[in-house]
Amino acid sequence: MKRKVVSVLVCAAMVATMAVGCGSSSSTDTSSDAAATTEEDTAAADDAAATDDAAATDDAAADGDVITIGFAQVGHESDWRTASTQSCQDVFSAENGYDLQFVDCDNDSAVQLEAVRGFIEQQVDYIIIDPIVSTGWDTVLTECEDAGIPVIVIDRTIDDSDKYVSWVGSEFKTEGLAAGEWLKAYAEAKGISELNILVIEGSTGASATIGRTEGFNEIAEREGWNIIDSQTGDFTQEGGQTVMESYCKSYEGQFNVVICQNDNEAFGAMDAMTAAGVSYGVDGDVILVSFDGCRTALDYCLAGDINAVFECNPMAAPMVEEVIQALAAGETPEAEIFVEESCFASEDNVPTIEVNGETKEMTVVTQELIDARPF
Ligand code: GYE
Repeated sequence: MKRKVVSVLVCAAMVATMAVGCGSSSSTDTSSDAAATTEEDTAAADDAAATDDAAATDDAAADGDVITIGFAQVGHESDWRTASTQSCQDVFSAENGYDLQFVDCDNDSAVQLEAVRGFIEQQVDYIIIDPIVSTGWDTVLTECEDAGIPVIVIDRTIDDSDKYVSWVGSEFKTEGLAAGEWLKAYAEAKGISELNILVIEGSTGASATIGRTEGFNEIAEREGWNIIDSQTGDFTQEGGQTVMESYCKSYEGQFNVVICQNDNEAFGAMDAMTAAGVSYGVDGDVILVSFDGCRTALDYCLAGDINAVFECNPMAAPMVEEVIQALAAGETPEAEIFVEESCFASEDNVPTIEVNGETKEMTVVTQELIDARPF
């Protein structure tokens, strides 16, 4: 039964991955569009992929060294997520000698715990978890430990257990601090003395949301900014649009900054502001900021619709593979591995910012930069 749940979810995730690509998606792509794919398509995709995978796995199996990995992915809520899934599927491919058991947990923590227990039952060699929420992990991680299966945490953090080998991801609080420091410098450069801010948060309980909120709020408090409201858009375009529609009604004419905790929420917020007749971006009345920096968001930044984007790099799988290779070689991998991140802006009026005592460059987005981007 558990296996069945796993394979149905795998199908849904594969279709979602095929339908929504970070690089190719437009602001109108949503995860629900991807989910609307017909059952026939899903079954066909599953069969085709299963055949390919089986053939490739057989090849690797002939070499006798296939490594089985269970990956409990958050879901398919954003362009960032699609890129993260793609990164893992590329690295842990059958061609590279892996049998990847991929579960799209559709942003449901109960499904994610079940997925991990399913991997234990299957006796996979390694488990990768991108934790939907940061708490509630100790029991299941103890079960992994008892089964002798090393766990690697990717992207979001686990805060109530240390029963995993390594974590590979981003510094979310630093991203929030960077957004705050940039906003301060940008407002000064533009001669804007009063900031009235609306925040569209990510999914509640996710460490990405917690860290970005903490970092940005630290600067807001230090500077005495007015945060009018802060509500979750669940890291989706639809969520961003719904929250922004209600903000436009409740706070008409009262705000001049919108901080979206991911790109897709910013796309939804843009649609809502356009519909409400609110102008945003470089030539608008509202300063718009997002996090992630997938290609579509940088297109909007280049066009001047989004003023600044604070990158979160989804290409962590190669580093996870290094952890697995170290473990396989009997070595102790690093406990924490940080992916590299940049900060992007439409205009060149804030060349650098100071974050955590370090100077960070604000890179002005160009078409060449977007063309060279891997996600
Ligand atoms: O910012 C958002 C995604 O956990 C860092 O989750 C990740 C976040 C990312 O849905 O787009």
